[in-house]
Amino acid sequence: MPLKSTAPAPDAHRAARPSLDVDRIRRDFPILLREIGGKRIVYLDNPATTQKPRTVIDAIIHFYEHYNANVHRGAYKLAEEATAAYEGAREKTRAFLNAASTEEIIFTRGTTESINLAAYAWGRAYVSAGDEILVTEMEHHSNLVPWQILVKEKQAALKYIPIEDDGTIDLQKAVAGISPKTRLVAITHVSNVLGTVNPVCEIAKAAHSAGAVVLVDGAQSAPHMPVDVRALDCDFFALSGHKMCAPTGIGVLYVRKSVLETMPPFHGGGDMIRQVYRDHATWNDLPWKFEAGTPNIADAIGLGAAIDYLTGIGLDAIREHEIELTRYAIQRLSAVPSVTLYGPRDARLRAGVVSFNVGDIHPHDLATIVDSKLNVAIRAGHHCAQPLMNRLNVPATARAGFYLYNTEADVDSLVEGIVQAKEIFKV
Ligand code: 7TS
Repeated sequence: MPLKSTAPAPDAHRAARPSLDVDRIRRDFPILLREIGGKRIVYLDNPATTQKPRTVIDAIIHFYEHYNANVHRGAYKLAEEATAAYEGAREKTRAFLNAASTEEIIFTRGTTESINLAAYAWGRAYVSAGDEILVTEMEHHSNLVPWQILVKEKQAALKYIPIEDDGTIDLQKAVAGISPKTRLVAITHVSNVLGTVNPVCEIAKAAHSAGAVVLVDGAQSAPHMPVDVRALDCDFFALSGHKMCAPTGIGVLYVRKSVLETMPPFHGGGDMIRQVYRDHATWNDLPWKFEAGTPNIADAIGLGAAIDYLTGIGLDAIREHEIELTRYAIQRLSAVPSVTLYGPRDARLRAGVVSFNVGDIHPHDLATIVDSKLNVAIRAGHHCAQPLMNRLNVPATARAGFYLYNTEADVDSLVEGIVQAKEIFKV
């Protein structure tokens, strides 16, 4: 599976052609102006969380300073404005994902809560003894543990689509894993470790013809490429706002209406009811049936501002920029002796996530050194994907992940930091 370090690729010296005006974009992000110890910050931990543009920060401040009120209940102007902005963010999210209706867009705290919602509300109603749930070996724990809990409770089984040595999924093996017992295929769109972009559309087709439903973990795709849930033909799609320039604490679960209509509620409480009697209750319309309690109004509005920002730049352009940066990073890193890269070699088969190891330097040491020397922020560890680490036969990796504000100079700083770490550890 590892891509052993090799000679520079033939086009290693060809300059990448950035398709974005990155200098202008960088000025939109106040934190990127910050220096530590007189040096700029090289932020490459984007798969963990992204930085926030001024427009998103301002949208949140504006809400609290001008129209803070609870939603869906006020008979006064502030509450009407808050409700309009909150529901406006839902419409922006619908358009962003090309969902058919805002009824299909549920606000959650993030991808983890979105997947748990699906596992509790849909899973407990529709999975029973002997059924199978199919995942891949590259899932984040958030798309594994909720299913492990469910299958244990229901005496069902969790099955794995294997991954190939190049970090991809073999479509034939994926399809072969789908059986008449399969109730759900839960698959990540983009691996947060390997960067692999999975063929979710083709897998969804096979799953549907076997009568199974499909959940796509979009935490690492929605921020970085155009997503169309109708073209993907998935039944569930989960994302986290904080990985796409929005604040923490806001996420989305898209659910196809025909599936959502059959689901019992997740949480009980305020806002999700129509009528409450002494011994039972009836449920609100979609999507509010799945949003119990006062929602995260400010951060949903922040998500709407982030969607405006990203669509203003263009998800196609962001995707192209990241492919160029990934290609450049793979070229530069594979030219450094002792660097092992993981994941597909072809930048077009992956998103802007590059995991690697350097000789026997522990990834945590590497991350500490590149930070202390050059303010390069990368993540080290198992990346909440321990079954994948076992498949790769490593305890941990270092990981750099790119976004619209990253540049080739950021990749150069990372490589320079790695070279310095190698000198320290004599690797
Ligand atoms: N799914 C994938 C593919 C992810 O990458 C993550 C977070 C999650 C789900 C969970 O998202 P959350 O917003 O609910 O926490 N991934 C990472 C990461 O790679 N480093 O930190 C968090």
